[in-house]
Amino acid sequence: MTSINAVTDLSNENEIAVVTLNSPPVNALSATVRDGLAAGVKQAIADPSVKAVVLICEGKTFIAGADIGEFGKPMTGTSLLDVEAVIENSPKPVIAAIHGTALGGGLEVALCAHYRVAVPSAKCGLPEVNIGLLPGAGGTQRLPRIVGPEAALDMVTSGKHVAARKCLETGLIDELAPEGGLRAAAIAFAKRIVAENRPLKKLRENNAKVDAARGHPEIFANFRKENARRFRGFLAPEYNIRCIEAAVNQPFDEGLKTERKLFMELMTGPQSAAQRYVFFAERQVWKLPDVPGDTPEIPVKKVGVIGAGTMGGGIAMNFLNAGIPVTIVEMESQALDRGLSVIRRNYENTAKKGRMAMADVETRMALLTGSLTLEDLADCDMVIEAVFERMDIKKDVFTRLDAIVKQGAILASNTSYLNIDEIAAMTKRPEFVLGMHFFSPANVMRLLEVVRGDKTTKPVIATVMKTAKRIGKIAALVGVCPGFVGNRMLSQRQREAQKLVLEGAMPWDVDRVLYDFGFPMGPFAMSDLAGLDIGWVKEKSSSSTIREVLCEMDRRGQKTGAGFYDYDANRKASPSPVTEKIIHEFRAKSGITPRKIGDEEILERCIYPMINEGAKILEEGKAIRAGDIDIVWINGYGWPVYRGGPMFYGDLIGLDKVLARMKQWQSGMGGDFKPSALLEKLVAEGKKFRDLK
Ligand code: T1G
Repeated sequence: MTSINAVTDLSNENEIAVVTLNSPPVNALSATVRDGLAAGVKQAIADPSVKAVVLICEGKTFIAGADIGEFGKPMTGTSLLDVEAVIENSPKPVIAAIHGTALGGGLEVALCAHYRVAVPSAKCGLPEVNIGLLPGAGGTQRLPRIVGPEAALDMVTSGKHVAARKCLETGLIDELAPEGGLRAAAIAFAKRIVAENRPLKKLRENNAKVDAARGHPEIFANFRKENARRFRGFLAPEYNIRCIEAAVNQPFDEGLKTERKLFMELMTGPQSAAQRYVFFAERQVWKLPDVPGDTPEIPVKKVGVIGAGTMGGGIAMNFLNAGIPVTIVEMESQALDRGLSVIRRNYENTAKKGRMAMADVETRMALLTGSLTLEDLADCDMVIEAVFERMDIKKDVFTRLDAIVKQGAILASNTSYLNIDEIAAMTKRPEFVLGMHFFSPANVMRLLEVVRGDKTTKPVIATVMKTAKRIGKIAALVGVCPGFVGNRMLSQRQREAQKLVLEGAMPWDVDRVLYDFGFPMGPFAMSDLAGLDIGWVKEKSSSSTIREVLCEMDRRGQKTGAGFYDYDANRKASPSPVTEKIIHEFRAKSGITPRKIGDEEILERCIYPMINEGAKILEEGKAIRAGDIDIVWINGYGWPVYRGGPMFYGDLIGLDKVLARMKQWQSGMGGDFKPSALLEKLVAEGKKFRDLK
């Protein structure tokens, strides 16, 4: 065994050279890895006793891509294209031995090898699109030459990780190796290649599939059309499509040039910078400064959910999906039966769409027990309350839970804004109480706000964060304050959106600006979807807001066919002359003279107060990092990932600009715009949110 460099070893196993990379955590293609790989393969090629070369990695995975942390910094070491040239032009067969995930540049390196062997649990993918990029080392030119343009389009625009068995079917993998026996199998495979004098398969020369697609532009036109909605606002998917088109319409080396040009445009653009920031923020969010990774956890083998309504049912499904038994409690059998049947129907619909086997439906339903008594939750390890959002009801439930549920169990509330400490104080075990704020639909939305109470212990927090991972959520630890992080910032946007309508804009103007910014829908369309009568009490209604007037006219949103918008039979929204008239009358009645409000002001008035509120949340310690706030907004409130989140966006446009606007509005419109002290401090010091440690 020869050490090529700190992360690369070379050994000669009976004429088969094995280049082994070992660069934890994921053998990313850092400069050192690239140098080692190039030098190792060159040395093997130069060794006359070597007949073939196997590339393999130590640790949990084969190369999982370029080192994202190096992006945006000056490039050092051997370039990836040079590494690939050494491998592809090797006069001796090079075999890539894949385990874990061969992703991005890792798969591109493997595609330059002449053969690929993998264990069945391995996966291959080109997920660059998820960080706003495209495979920039030949992947968009070599992949379609092996799997065909259609499959390549799907892989590079979805970023999905394809299982090894599927890769074998498409020819991406030449042979499967036994689990745990990859090295030996790859060496044996190499020996067979040599013995059978098999050709050096260079994908750059494999043109049949791209040639067959030439003259069929409909492949790309249809793909663009079918995915227009999914790709809205993103640049990278379109750029990936253009690269596959180049693979079909241009000679290999010309296609490579096109790929490089488009890659550099994305790499130097704002979208990828934002999505790379989010990549790391999604990993940082799990790191809790005062809850170390080895904090003891409470085993969670059985979960109780109180309330079988929309939220309770969705929450229960998360645990059933993770194989954790759930007892769900309702007050009345009718409500319980309805809740249980909704869960079953959701699963059956998923099965009908082929996304789940019917057997799995039964497996999950078998883990679910309905109950009409809290006493059935006595032996649960975790109980999540999802009852009506009223403090008195929550307090009553927690008082009773405290008397019933075994000591050491975690008691959580799904409240979306009520004070967790007040709820916890109803028990003799506030240290086991916290908030677990799910987002509707709770079985679909990835975000979980974990609300830490004053007395919540570290083992409870560590357990809930780990449980969040088990049920496929991304969890952000936040502090107790009205609306926590997400809703607290949302209320800033909603308030300004309503004020803008009073001042002169129309609801559909505000929605259009936020939709064009990248949100799935604007605040008024969202209100119509949720129902304008949430929290509205008819008897107490007094036409004091435009929303009240709409409700009084039975325009309660999509469900009544009218709200801020009018809706046709297919629930398609259109600006409403009725609402327009109501708004004009309401302004006149309130003595407001409307003014022309431009799109830029609408956007700033909706976004900047959110950023300011995010700064207040940080200065109060209600969120650990600015990145956590961005993760909340991207995974819970539809903030477009290619804009990085409200705090990242604040840094991008300049905190000085945000502060200047807040001060301008404060002097013109008062206290709603009081700048955060932290914002003032950062601007004074010329710093950004990302500079905060
Ligand atoms: N670069 C740098 N660091 C990386 C990394 C990468 N590519 N992938 C993972 N890490 C770090 C991560 O930040 C974390 O660090 C640790 O590894 C474990 O990751 C030219 C342009 C491989 C499926 O997009 O999808 O190649 O937090 O927590 O859940 O065409 O990581 O511990 O300090 O995610 O087991 C393309 C990205 C790059 C794959 C493992 N590749 N990685 O998941 O662990 S662009 C990707 C993943 C490219 C070329 C282009 C996942 C994983 P820390 P983790 P995991």
